[in-house]
Amino acid sequence: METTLAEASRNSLARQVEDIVLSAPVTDIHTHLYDPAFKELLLWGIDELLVYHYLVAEVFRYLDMPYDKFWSLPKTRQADLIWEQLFLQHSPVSEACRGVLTTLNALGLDVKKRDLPALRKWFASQSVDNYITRCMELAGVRKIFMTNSPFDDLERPVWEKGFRRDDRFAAALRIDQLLLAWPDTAPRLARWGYKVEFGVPPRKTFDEVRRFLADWSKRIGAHYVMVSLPADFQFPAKTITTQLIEKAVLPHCRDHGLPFALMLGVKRATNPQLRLAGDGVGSSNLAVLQNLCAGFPENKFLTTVLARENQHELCVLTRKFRNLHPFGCWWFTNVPYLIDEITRLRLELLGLSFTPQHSDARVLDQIIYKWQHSRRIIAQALADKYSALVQTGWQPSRAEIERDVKDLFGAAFERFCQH
Ligand code: RAT
Ligand code: ZN
Repeated sequence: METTLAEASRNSLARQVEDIVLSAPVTDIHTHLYDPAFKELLLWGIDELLVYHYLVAEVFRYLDMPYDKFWSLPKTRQADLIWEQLFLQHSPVSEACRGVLTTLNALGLDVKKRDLPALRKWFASQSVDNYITRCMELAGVRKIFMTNSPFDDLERPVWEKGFRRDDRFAAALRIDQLLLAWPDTAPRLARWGYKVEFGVPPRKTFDEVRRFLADWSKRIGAHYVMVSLPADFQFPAKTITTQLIEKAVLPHCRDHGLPFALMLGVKRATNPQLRLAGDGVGSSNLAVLQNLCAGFPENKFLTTVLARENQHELCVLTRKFRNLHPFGCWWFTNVPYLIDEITRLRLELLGLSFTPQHSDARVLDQIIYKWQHSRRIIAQALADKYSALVQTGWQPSRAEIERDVKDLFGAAFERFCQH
């Protein structure tokens, strides 16, 4: 009898937590989506969902076609092939495939018909403005952070011309090109009126890079500055990348109170023939992060790591440095098996002082599945933790659970950015 009562109260606690987590509005702190003013840069719809680079990598597990042939096809033909191979010829069990179905199902579409032309017809009848609202509602997303690169030739002119901002979309300044492609970037900066020199750059060059960063942070209203760094990145080191970080990016971030977001552990172009789908993962030397956090206590670092092997060390480092805030289960770790593991690890080592997830959506509709899937896992992990507290005699109130979930879903991130 006693066990049954205990079980019943555990179930009701789990239901309460699930209820709160599934309905709490979330800030999606890293995506590749755009304010609708960027027009066709904001991707959405069934064909975009199907040609998502996560699925492109998967289709080549089955396709016998040369890479170039695939790339020469129009988008709808590529989507047809992916649908055929990953949904019809094999069951769509991978996370990226399942995600397409979760999304369609949430939109009220019948997936069991397996009718791609009918799906296309439905999407063709949607208008982008209403569709953004619909996707955000279904995902429970209140704000979408974009990834904004002044080095992107399609994006830059839109910012330069100016437009009326949609306040559901916030900006983040992405600077991979600046830090990782200096020989190409320096002449571009020079053309844009910044007096930079190549070779061994004098101090003036770094000041000019700071001026560039200040101009663009202001122009786009950046909430943070961001880079994705390769697995073999070292800091300190005598490279132009580390000099730019130390002498331009970090001072800029300090001056403007902006966090510097580091995404660590990518191996770009592991298979270049796969293009965007061709990047891989490597384990990072997190001494880099320790050196940055300890060496620059006035800077704030948002960090996500791509390798599973780095997740535990990231948690331990976070316990040591208040200027470090981990976020998200990034890319290859954004699968239920690892979201579960990483979220539990973080809860146990960090309490509630982190941001468990971001969507990394490249196609608007993806926010629906990425958040629906993650919410369930986060709810379960939290329910287990509260239930362990109840065993001690502690009773978390509904208001306390709501407060905690709010922190995980954006409030802790916002506080970190503001301090
Ligand atoms: O997750 C992705 O879609 C990757 O292609 C990358 O864009 C990664 O998220 C990044 O921001 O570098
Ligand atoms: Zn990304």
